[in-house]
Amino acid sequence: MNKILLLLLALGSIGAILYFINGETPETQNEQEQREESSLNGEEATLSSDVPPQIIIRYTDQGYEPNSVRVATGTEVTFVNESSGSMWVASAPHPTHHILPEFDARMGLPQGEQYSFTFTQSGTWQYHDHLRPQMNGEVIAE
Ligand SMILES: [Cu+2]
Repeated sequence: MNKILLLLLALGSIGAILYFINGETPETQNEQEQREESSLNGEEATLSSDVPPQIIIRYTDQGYEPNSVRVATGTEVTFVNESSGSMWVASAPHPTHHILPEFDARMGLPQGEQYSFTFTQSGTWQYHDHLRPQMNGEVIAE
């Protein structure tokens, strides 16, 4: 009687193992395929996008970070104010900003605000915070 029970238990265990293997394997393959598909779609989206290049410069109480960036002409550069005060991005020289006068936020922007400018002309464009002119940086467009 005990032998029959043991045999049934053993058969049951084998059945459970087979069920586990058969049930688990195709699911894992499907998940992998789905992941590959979605990563391919992601690549296609990136390659086919016509979004212009964008650079972000953070402005903190220590200054502009990164302080100097090299970009392709046509790149939009966004300055994000993470400092404790207002940020007035303006092109050199202070206080006239006359070399590239359109590169000028023309007002102080509070913390959390941002200012964007698209560099269409090649050149080394120096800038500063008009409210704290010692804080400066440069964008090299080429
Ligand atoms: Cu200025």
